[in-house]
Amino acid sequence: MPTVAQRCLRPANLPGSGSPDDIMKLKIAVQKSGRLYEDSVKLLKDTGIDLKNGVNKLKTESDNFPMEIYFLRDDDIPQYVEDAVADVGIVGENVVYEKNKKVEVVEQLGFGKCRLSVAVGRNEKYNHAGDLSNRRIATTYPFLVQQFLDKHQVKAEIHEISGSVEIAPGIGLADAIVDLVSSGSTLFMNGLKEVDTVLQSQAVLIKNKNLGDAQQQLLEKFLFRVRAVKKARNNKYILLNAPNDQLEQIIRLLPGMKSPTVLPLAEPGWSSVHSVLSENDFWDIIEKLKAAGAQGILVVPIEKMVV
Ligand code: PRT
Ligand code: ZN
Repeated sequence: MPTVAQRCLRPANLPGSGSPDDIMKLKIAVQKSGRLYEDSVKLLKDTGIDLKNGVNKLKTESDNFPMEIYFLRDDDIPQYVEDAVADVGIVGENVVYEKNKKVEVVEQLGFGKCRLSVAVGRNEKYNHAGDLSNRRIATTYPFLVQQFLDKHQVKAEIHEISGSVEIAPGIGLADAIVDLVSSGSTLFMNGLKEVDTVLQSQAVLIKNKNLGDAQQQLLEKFLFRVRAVKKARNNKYILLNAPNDQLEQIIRLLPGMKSPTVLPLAEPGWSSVHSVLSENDFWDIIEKLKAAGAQGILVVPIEKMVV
Protein backbone atom coordinates (compact mmCIF):
# COMPACT_ATOMS: atom_id res chain seq x y z
CA MET A 1 0.00 0.00 0.00
CA PRO A 2 1.47 3.39 -0.91
CA THR A 3 1.60 5.94 1.89
CA VAL A 4 -0.49 9.13 1.66
CA ALA A 5 2.68 11.10 0.86
CA GLN A 6 3.51 8.70 -1.98
CA ARG A 7 -0.03 8.87 -3.35
CA CYS A 8 0.21 12.66 -3.21
CA LEU A 9 3.30 12.99 -5.40
CA ARG A 10 2.64 15.22 -8.40
CA PRO A 11 2.97 13.05 -11.51
CA ALA A 12 4.96 15.85 -13.21
CA ASN A 13 7.50 15.70 -10.43
CA LEU A 14 7.85 11.95 -10.26
CA PRO A 15 11.27 11.85 -11.95
CA GLY A 16 12.54 13.98 -9.04
CA SER A 17 13.87 12.63 -5.80
CA GLY A 18 10.59 12.81 -3.89
CA SER A 19 11.86 15.79 -1.90
CA PRO A 20 9.33 17.60 0.31
CA ASP A 21 8.73 20.14 -2.51
CA ASP A 22 7.26 17.36 -4.62
CA ILE A 23 4.49 16.61 -2.18
CA MET A 24 0.98 17.62 -3.24
CA LYS A 25 -0.62 20.17 -0.94
CA LEU A 26 -4.19 21.11 -0.22
CA LYS A 27 -4.54 24.76 -1.28
CA ILE A 28 -6.98 26.62 0.93
CA ALA A 29 -8.23 30.19 0.42
CA VAL A 30 -9.20 32.23 3.49
CA GLN A 31 -10.16 35.87 3.94
CA LYS A 32 -7.13 38.17 4.06
CA SER A 33 -8.61 40.53 6.62
CA GLY A 34 -12.12 41.16 7.86
CA ARG A 35 -14.74 39.41 9.89
CA LEU A 36 -13.86 35.82 8.91
CA TYR A 37 -10.10 36.14 9.09
CA GLU A 38 -9.49 35.47 12.78
CA ASP A 39 -11.93 32.58 13.10
CA SER A 40 -10.58 30.98 9.91
CA VAL A 41 -6.98 31.11 11.13
CA LYS A 42 -8.10 29.90 14.56
CA LEU A 43 -9.87 26.95 12.99
CA LEU A 44 -6.65 25.96 11.20
CA LYS A 45 -4.73 26.35 14.46
CA ASP A 46 -7.28 24.29 16.42
CA THR A 47 -7.02 21.51 13.84
CA GLY A 48 -3.30 21.40 14.67
CA ILE A 49 -2.19 23.09 11.44
CA ASP A 50 0.69 25.50 12.13
CA LEU A 51 1.24 28.33 9.67
CA LYS A 52 4.79 29.26 8.68
CA ASN A 53 6.17 32.81 9.05
CA GLY A 54 3.05 34.45 10.39
CA VAL A 55 0.12 35.27 8.21
CA ASN A 56 0.71 38.81 6.94
CA LYS A 57 1.20 37.97 3.32
CA LEU A 58 -0.62 36.66 0.29
CA LYS A 59 0.39 33.06 0.72
CA THR A 60 1.90 30.86 3.38
CA GLU A 61 2.15 27.16 4.09
CA SER A 62 1.96 24.82 7.00
CA ASP A 63 4.97 23.27 8.73
CA ASN A 64 3.15 20.15 9.79
CA PHE A 65 0.32 19.50 7.28
CA PRO A 66 0.51 19.45 3.47
CA MET A 67 -1.41 22.70 3.08
CA GLU A 68 -0.86 26.02 1.32
CA ILE A 69 -2.88 28.97 2.57
CA TYR A 70 -3.89 31.88 0.29
CA PHE A 71 -5.16 35.11 1.83
CA LEU A 72 -7.74 36.74 -0.44
CA ARG A 73 -10.76 39.05 -0.48
CA ASP A 74 -13.79 37.00 0.47
CA ASP A 75 -15.67 37.97 -2.72
CA ASP A 76 -12.94 36.40 -4.87
CA ILE A 77 -12.77 33.07 -3.04
CA PRO A 78 -15.62 31.24 -4.87
CA GLN A 79 -14.10 32.11 -8.27
CA TYR A 80 -10.62 30.97 -7.22
CA VAL A 81 -12.07 27.69 -5.98
CA GLU A 82 -14.13 27.18 -9.15
CA ASP A 83 -10.97 27.80 -11.21
CA ALA A 84 -8.97 25.39 -9.02
CA VAL A 85 -6.45 28.09 -8.11
CA ALA A 86 -7.45 26.99 -4.60
CA ASP A 87 -8.81 23.50 -3.87
CA VAL A 88 -10.97 24.65 -0.98
CA GLY A 89 -11.97 27.92 0.66
CA ILE A 90 -13.56 29.36 3.77
CA VAL A 91 -16.23 31.95 3.00
CA GLY A 92 -19.70 33.08 4.08
CA GLU A 93 -22.71 31.31 2.58
CA ASN A 94 -23.99 34.77 1.58
CA VAL A 95 -20.98 35.17 -0.74
CA VAL A 96 -21.13 31.56 -2.03
CA TYR A 97 -24.79 31.80 -3.03
CA GLU A 98 -24.55 35.36 -4.38
CA LYS A 99 -21.57 34.55 -6.59
CA ASN A 100 -23.28 31.33 -7.71
CA LYS A 101 -20.03 29.73 -8.89
CA LYS A 102 -19.60 26.04 -9.59
CA VAL A 103 -18.31 25.02 -6.17
CA GLU A 104 -19.57 22.56 -3.59
CA VAL A 105 -20.36 23.43 0.03
CA VAL A 106 -18.71 20.74 2.16
CA GLU A 107 -19.22 21.82 5.77
CA GLN A 108 -20.80 24.58 7.83
CA LEU A 109 -18.20 25.95 10.22
CA GLY A 110 -20.31 27.56 12.95
CA PHE A 111 -18.81 31.07 12.88
CA GLY A 112 -19.48 34.29 10.91
CA LYS A 113 -23.17 33.84 11.60
CA CYS A 114 -25.47 36.52 10.21
CA ARG A 115 -28.58 36.89 8.11
CA LEU A 116 -29.30 38.64 4.85
CA SER A 117 -32.40 40.64 5.69
CA VAL A 118 -34.91 43.02 4.21
CA ALA A 119 -35.11 46.29 6.14
CA VAL A 120 -37.41 49.29 5.73
CA GLY A 121 -37.84 52.62 7.50
CA ARG A 122 -38.95 52.29 11.11
CA ASN A 123 -42.40 53.68 10.35
CA GLU A 124 -42.98 51.81 7.10
CA LYS A 125 -45.49 49.01 6.91
CA TYR A 126 -44.27 45.55 5.83
CA ASN A 127 -46.33 42.41 6.31
CA HIS A 128 -44.99 40.22 3.51
CA ALA A 129 -42.69 40.29 0.47
CA GLY A 130 -45.59 41.61 -1.64
CA ASP A 131 -45.14 44.96 0.10
CA LEU A 132 -41.90 45.37 -1.90
CA SER A 133 -43.89 45.44 -5.14
CA ASN A 134 -42.67 48.29 -7.42
CA ARG A 135 -40.38 49.60 -4.65
CA ARG A 136 -36.65 50.37 -5.02
CA ILE A 137 -34.37 48.00 -3.11
CA ALA A 138 -30.70 48.87 -2.48
CA THR A 139 -28.34 45.94 -1.94
CA THR A 140 -24.90 44.48 -2.60
CA TYR A 141 -26.63 41.11 -3.17
CA PRO A 142 -28.61 41.59 -6.43
CA PHE A 143 -28.64 37.89 -7.33
CA LEU A 144 -30.04 36.71 -4.00
CA VAL A 145 -32.54 39.57 -3.89
CA GLN A 146 -33.81 38.71 -7.38
CA GLN A 147 -34.18 35.05 -6.31
CA PHE A 148 -36.15 36.16 -3.23
CA LEU A 149 -38.43 38.39 -5.33
CA ASP A 150 -38.98 35.64 -7.92
CA LYS A 151 -39.82 33.14 -5.19
CA HIS A 152 -42.52 35.50 -3.94
CA GLN A 153 -43.55 36.54 -7.47
CA VAL A 154 -42.87 40.19 -6.72
CA LYS A 155 -41.58 42.74 -9.22
CA ALA A 156 -39.34 45.44 -7.75
CA GLU A 157 -36.38 47.59 -8.80
CA ILE A 158 -33.01 46.38 -7.54
CA HIS A 159 -30.30 49.05 -7.12
CA GLU A 160 -26.91 47.42 -6.74
CA ILE A 161 -24.58 49.52 -4.62
CA SER A 162 -21.17 48.58 -3.33
CA GLY A 163 -21.31 49.61 0.32
CA SER A 164 -23.05 51.63 3.06
CA VAL A 165 -26.36 50.15 1.96
CA GLU A 166 -27.99 51.20 5.20
CA ILE A 167 -27.91 54.89 4.29
CA ALA A 168 -29.75 54.41 0.98
CA PRO A 169 -33.32 54.98 2.29
CA GLY A 170 -32.22 58.06 4.29
CA ILE A 171 -30.79 59.77 1.20
CA GLY A 172 -33.79 58.89 -0.94
CA LEU A 173 -31.99 56.30 -3.06
CA ALA A 174 -34.23 53.39 -2.09
CA ASP A 175 -37.43 52.43 -0.25
CA ALA A 176 -35.95 49.29 1.28
CA ILE A 177 -32.60 47.58 1.62
CA VAL A 178 -31.36 44.00 1.74
CA ASP A 179 -28.16 43.70 3.77
CA LEU A 180 -26.32 41.53 6.26
CA VAL A 181 -27.38 41.86 9.87
CA SER A 182 -25.89 40.39 13.02
CA SER A 183 -26.67 42.47 16.13
CA GLY A 184 -29.11 44.77 14.30
CA SER A 185 -27.49 47.93 15.69
CA THR A 186 -26.49 49.30 12.24
CA LEU A 187 -30.11 49.15 11.10
CA PHE A 188 -31.32 50.69 14.33
CA MET A 189 -28.84 53.58 14.12
CA ASN A 190 -30.03 54.33 10.59
CA GLY A 191 -33.71 54.41 11.48
CA LEU A 192 -34.46 51.06 9.83
CA LYS A 193 -36.17 47.89 11.01
CA GLU A 194 -35.53 44.30 9.95
CA VAL A 195 -38.71 42.84 8.42
CA ASP A 196 -37.85 39.68 6.47
CA THR A 197 -35.02 37.15 6.00
CA VAL A 198 -33.59 36.32 2.60
CA LEU A 199 -30.86 33.95 3.85
CA GLN A 200 -29.38 32.67 7.11
CA SER A 201 -25.63 32.54 6.70
CA GLN A 202 -22.45 31.29 8.35
CA ALA A 203 -18.92 30.52 7.21
CA VAL A 204 -18.61 27.33 5.19
CA LEU A 205 -15.88 25.23 3.67
CA ILE A 206 -16.29 25.03 -0.10
CA LYS A 207 -14.41 22.83 -2.54
CA ASN A 208 -13.67 22.65 -6.23
CA LYS A 209 -16.05 20.19 -7.89
CA ASN A 210 -13.30 18.26 -9.65
CA LEU A 211 -10.74 17.67 -6.95
CA GLY A 212 -8.12 15.09 -7.80
CA ASP A 213 -7.80 11.96 -5.66
CA ALA A 214 -4.80 13.29 -3.75
CA GLN A 215 -6.49 16.57 -2.82
CA GLN A 216 -9.70 14.76 -1.96
CA GLN A 217 -7.78 12.55 0.47
CA LEU A 218 -6.11 15.56 2.04
CA LEU A 219 -9.49 17.29 2.28
CA GLU A 220 -10.94 14.27 4.09
CA LYS A 221 -8.03 14.29 6.53
CA PHE A 222 -8.57 18.01 7.14
CA LEU A 223 -12.37 17.58 7.45
CA PHE A 224 -11.93 14.81 10.02
CA ARG A 225 -10.02 17.29 12.16
CA VAL A 226 -12.47 20.15 11.51
CA ARG A 227 -15.38 17.97 12.64
CA ALA A 228 -13.52 16.95 15.81
CA VAL A 229 -12.88 20.64 16.60
CA LYS A 230 -16.52 21.57 15.88
CA LYS A 231 -17.79 18.76 18.11
CA ALA A 232 -15.46 19.81 20.92
CA ARG A 233 -16.62 23.44 20.61
CA ASN A 234 -20.25 22.31 20.90
CA ASN A 235 -19.67 20.17 23.97
CA LYS A 236 -18.39 20.58 27.52
CA TYR A 237 -16.87 18.08 29.91
CA ILE A 238 -18.69 18.01 33.23
CA LEU A 239 -17.59 16.60 36.59
CA LEU A 240 -19.79 16.58 39.68
CA ASN A 241 -20.24 14.94 43.05
CA ALA A 242 -23.43 13.05 43.72
CA PRO A 243 -24.87 11.38 46.80
CA ASN A 244 -25.21 7.68 45.98
CA ASP A 245 -28.91 7.62 46.76
CA GLN A 246 -29.45 10.21 43.99
CA LEU A 247 -27.05 8.60 41.48
CA GLU A 248 -29.65 6.90 39.36
CA GLN A 249 -31.64 10.10 38.84
CA ILE A 250 -28.49 12.14 38.08
CA ILE A 251 -27.19 9.58 35.59
CA ARG A 252 -30.53 9.67 33.77
CA LEU A 253 -30.02 13.41 33.19
CA LEU A 254 -26.57 12.94 31.63
CA PRO A 255 -26.27 11.69 28.07
CA GLY A 256 -22.48 11.07 28.01
CA MET A 257 -20.68 9.68 24.99
CA LYS A 258 -21.69 6.13 25.93
CA SER A 259 -22.79 6.49 29.52
CA PRO A 260 -21.34 8.63 32.32
CA THR A 261 -18.23 7.53 34.21
CA VAL A 262 -18.95 6.97 37.92
CA LEU A 263 -16.13 6.74 40.48
CA PRO A 264 -16.44 6.37 44.26
CA LEU A 265 -15.33 9.38 46.34
CA ALA A 266 -13.14 8.95 49.46
CA GLU A 267 -16.17 10.06 51.48
CA PRO A 268 -18.54 7.12 51.90
CA GLY A 269 -21.96 7.47 50.25
CA TRP A 270 -20.71 9.83 47.49
CA SER A 271 -19.58 9.36 43.90
CA SER A 272 -17.89 11.48 41.27
CA VAL A 273 -19.72 11.54 37.94
CA HIS A 274 -18.04 12.55 34.63
CA SER A 275 -19.85 13.18 31.39
CA VAL A 276 -20.10 15.29 28.21
CA LEU A 277 -22.87 17.84 27.70
CA SER A 278 -23.96 19.55 24.52
CA GLU A 279 -23.81 23.37 24.58
CA ASN A 280 -27.46 23.52 23.45
CA ASP A 281 -29.08 21.95 26.49
CA PHE A 282 -26.28 22.79 28.88
CA TRP A 283 -28.01 25.25 31.27
CA ASP A 284 -31.21 23.29 31.31
CA ILE A 285 -29.42 20.11 32.42
CA ILE A 286 -27.19 21.92 34.95
CA GLU A 287 -30.31 23.25 36.70
CA LYS A 288 -31.87 19.79 36.82
CA LEU A 289 -28.61 18.28 38.13
CA LYS A 290 -28.49 20.80 40.97
CA ALA A 291 -32.12 20.15 41.80
CA ALA A 292 -31.34 16.42 41.89
CA GLY A 293 -28.63 16.96 44.53
CA ALA A 294 -25.43 17.27 42.46
CA GLN A 295 -22.67 19.31 44.13
CA GLY A 296 -19.27 20.73 43.17
CA ILE A 297 -20.15 20.87 39.47
CA LEU A 298 -17.09 21.59 37.30
CA VAL A 299 -17.40 22.37 33.60
CA VAL A 300 -14.32 22.21 31.38
CA PRO A 301 -13.83 22.97 27.68
CA ILE A 302 -12.90 20.04 25.45
CA GLU A 303 -10.02 20.55 23.04
CA LYS A 304 -10.80 17.82 20.48
CA MET A 305 -13.53 15.24 20.34
CA VAL A 306 -13.26 12.14 18.16
CA VAL A 307 -16.27 9.84 18.35
O1 PRT B 1 -12.28 42.82 2.27
P1 PRT B 1 -13.23 41.72 2.02
O2 PRT B 1 -13.99 41.86 0.73
O3 PRT B 1 -12.59 40.36 2.19
O4 PRT B 1 -14.29 41.78 3.24
P2 PRT B 1 -15.76 42.42 3.30
O5 PRT B 1 -15.62 43.81 3.81
O6 PRT B 1 -16.52 42.18 2.03
O7 PRT B 1 -16.46 41.46 4.35
P3 PRT B 1 -16.48 41.49 5.95
O8 PRT B 1 -15.13 41.21 6.49
O9 PRT B 1 -17.22 42.68 6.45
O10 PRT B 1 -17.44 40.23 6.18
C1 PRT B 1 -17.05 38.95 5.79
C2 PRT B 1 -18.18 38.00 6.05
O11 PRT B 1 -18.54 38.02 7.44
C3 PRT B 1 -19.51 38.32 5.37
O12 PRT B 1 -19.53 37.95 4.01
C4 PRT B 1 -20.48 37.50 6.20
O13 PRT B 1 -20.47 36.15 5.76
C5 PRT B 1 -19.88 37.57 7.60
N1 PRT B 1 -20.59 38.50 8.51
C6 PRT B 1 -21.12 38.15 9.72
C7 PRT B 1 -20.85 39.81 8.31
C8 PRT B 1 -21.56 40.26 9.43
N2 PRT B 1 -21.70 39.20 10.28
C9 PRT B 1 -21.97 41.63 9.51
N3 PRT B 1 -22.60 42.04 10.48
N4 PRT B 1 -20.54 40.65 7.30
C10 PRT B 1 -20.90 41.95 7.39
N5 PRT B 1 -21.60 42.47 8.42
C11 PRT B 1 -21.90 43.95 8.36
C12 PRT B 1 -23.16 44.28 7.57
O14 PRT B 1 -22.89 44.37 6.19
C13 PRT B 1 -23.57 45.63 8.17
O15 PRT B 1 -22.85 46.67 7.60
O16 PRT B 1 -22.09 44.49 9.63
C14 PRT B 1 -23.12 45.47 9.61
C15 PRT B 1 -24.29 44.98 10.42
O17 PRT B 1 -23.88 44.49 11.67
P4 PRT B 1 -24.81 44.69 12.96
O18 PRT B 1 -24.12 43.93 14.05
O19 PRT B 1 -24.88 46.15 13.23
O20 PRT B 1 -26.17 44.11 12.63
ZN1 ZN C 1 -15.93 41.31 0.47
